[in-house]
Amino acid sequence: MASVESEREEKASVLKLKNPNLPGEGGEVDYLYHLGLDTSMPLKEMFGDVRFVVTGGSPSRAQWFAQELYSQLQHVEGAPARVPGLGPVTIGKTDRYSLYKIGPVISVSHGMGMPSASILLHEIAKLLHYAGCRDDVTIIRAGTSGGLGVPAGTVVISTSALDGHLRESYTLPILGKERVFSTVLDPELAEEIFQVGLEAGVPVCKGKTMATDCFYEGQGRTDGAICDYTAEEKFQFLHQLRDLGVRNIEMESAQFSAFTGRLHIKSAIVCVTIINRLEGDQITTTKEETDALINQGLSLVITFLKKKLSSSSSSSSTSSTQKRPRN
Ligand code: R2B
Ligand code: URA
Repeated sequence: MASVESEREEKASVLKLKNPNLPGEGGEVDYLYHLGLDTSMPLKEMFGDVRFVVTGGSPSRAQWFAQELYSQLQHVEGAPARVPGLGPVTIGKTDRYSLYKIGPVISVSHGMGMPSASILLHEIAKLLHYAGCRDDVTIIRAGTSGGLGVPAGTVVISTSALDGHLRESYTLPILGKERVFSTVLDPELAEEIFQVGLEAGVPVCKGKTMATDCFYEGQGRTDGAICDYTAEEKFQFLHQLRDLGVRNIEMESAQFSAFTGRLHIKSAIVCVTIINRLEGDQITTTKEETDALINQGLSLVITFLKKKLSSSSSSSSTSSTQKRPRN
């Protein structure tokens, strides 16, 4: 009787998807096409211990993050990554995304823009589910952004995302109908990462993030190939955003927050600003300078993960319920 009870509990705490049609549930193979993984592989052995997924735009950053986390976790007493994981080598296909596993952490790139992030998140959620990962897995987007009235190098922890129409929601046409989803992010997780940043002396702030489908006109730049508005109109727009509580602009947060919210996956968005958009449009920093800024944001996430992983690996046995609006 006791074992039946615990098995039920175990099943209840596996990350749940919202799809009654999944091939992998009916004994057929489900192909996670863009990751190059499928359910005929030993996904439970490969990924069953995953507790955190860190994702950002570029493959090289996913690799840097994996290598840095790998080397830093060697020095954390009691960190589960000391148990040999698969190490910082890519797993699966690399023509679309680059995925690494470091102990209980996946580092994976999501490409640029919401369509690319959407494909990655659908397949990562299915991977976590098929691998039997728990429903308290946390997904963090650690990326870059343009700041609004904050100096370059500031790490913005998003409280929610606005779309290109300045709506605090994400709209996706599904079967030809407009569907609107909440983009409010977990306030407790945002605060926890914010506090880690303060303690580490990193310039951090919390605020809203605007997600656009266009780096140039969508973000009010005047330096794209097309621009039919004035510099004055641009600044009016940027100041309007600032007044709405927006502190940075990037290209994935609305989809990311809505998707993770719909599946009740704990998530956070931690983006370093590489420019202050109130001062200009062009990113004039060298690659080395930009990398240094980006690494500041990624390092904050590593500090957060080290804290979580070293505090107690048994904390993963306490399932937490995400407190945010359900769609
Ligand atoms: C930040 O940087 C990229 C555009 O340069 C985009 O993916 C984003 O969100
Ligand atoms: N990424 C963006 O999307 N916008 C910026 O201004 C900088 C990085």
